[in-house]
Amino acid sequence: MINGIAAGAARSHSFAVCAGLAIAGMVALLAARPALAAYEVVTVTNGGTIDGVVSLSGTAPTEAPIKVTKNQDYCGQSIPDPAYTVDSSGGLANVIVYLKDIPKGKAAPTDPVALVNTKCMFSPRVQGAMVSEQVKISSEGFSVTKPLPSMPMMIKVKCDAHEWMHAWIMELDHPYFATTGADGHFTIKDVPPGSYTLAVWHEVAGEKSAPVVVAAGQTVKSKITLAAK
Ligand SMILES: [Cu+2]
Repeated sequence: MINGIAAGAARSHSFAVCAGLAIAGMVALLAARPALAAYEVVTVTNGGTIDGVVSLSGTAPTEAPIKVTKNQDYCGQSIPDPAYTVDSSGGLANVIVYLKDIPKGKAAPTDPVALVNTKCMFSPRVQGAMVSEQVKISSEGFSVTKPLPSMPMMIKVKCDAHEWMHAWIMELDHPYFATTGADGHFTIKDVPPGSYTLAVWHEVAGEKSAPVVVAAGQTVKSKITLAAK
């Protein structure tokens, strides 16, 4: 068992990060979700756009700053807890937004997914990726690039030197995903017209989904609210 999840679904990789201080373990957090059928890449003409905002309702709990217990010369004495990053309008950052069960559409991104260690925190905190995409983990002065596992899963990235260092990569079998910015905003483009389920994931506030209908050449607006936990 890893974090209470059946080990049968786990994949584990090791990466040297943290300014040469340590090894980061990469561990599957959730059970792999087998695809119903392989995603098919097609030319998307006159696709639609999903443009929306994820907001937090209620008051985010005040999290104590993370107390730095080692390498304070490099990491600092404490680090603000980034779990709830909410702007003045309630926009919630670091939410993965993605379509569920989309059978065909645009091609996968070709650039590696980037994960940067800065002052003993990973950036970005959360992001989506497509199965088997490369991930480039960078730290001071060096980087390592590795392929992600070949099946859809949620990956929790850890640093063995600094127990507070986490990041999440949601691996999907298609490229229709986005991460909300500082204002909670996201955009998913080039969606073939049709009816879909739009889902969101946040590390503390959890998951939610809603139906969305995408029309050819149109932008559909979406507002999703997660309750603070
Ligand atoms: Cu670290």
